[in-house]
Amino acid sequence: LQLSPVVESHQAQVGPPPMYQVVLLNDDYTPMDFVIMILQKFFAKTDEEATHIMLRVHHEGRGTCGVFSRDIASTKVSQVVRCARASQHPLQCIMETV
Ligand code: NFA
Repeated sequence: LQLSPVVESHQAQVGPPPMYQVVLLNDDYTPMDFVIMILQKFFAKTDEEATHIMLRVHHEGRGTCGVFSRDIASTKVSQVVRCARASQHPLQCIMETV
């Protein structure tokens, strides 16, 4: 039986791990107070910071909540979407490479 040769890289990973922005998207239905609560609960924002980010999303269509490793960013997105759906709000939250 002829097996394929296995080529191992000895420099598998160079440089820091990629980082991901977690981004909130605007919609016409999610209450402003709910978005502020999300930013405080899952991103540890102060009332003032949360209000600024919420208003940026409201006016510009999107806004960054924070920058995280892939695992942490993915968990934040899941938590936000689950919390929004539990309250029947259409709020969208995505992650993208910085
Ligand atoms: N645009 C929403 C409203 O007018 C508020 C909102 C802000 C929704 C940020 C989603 C994200 N109620």
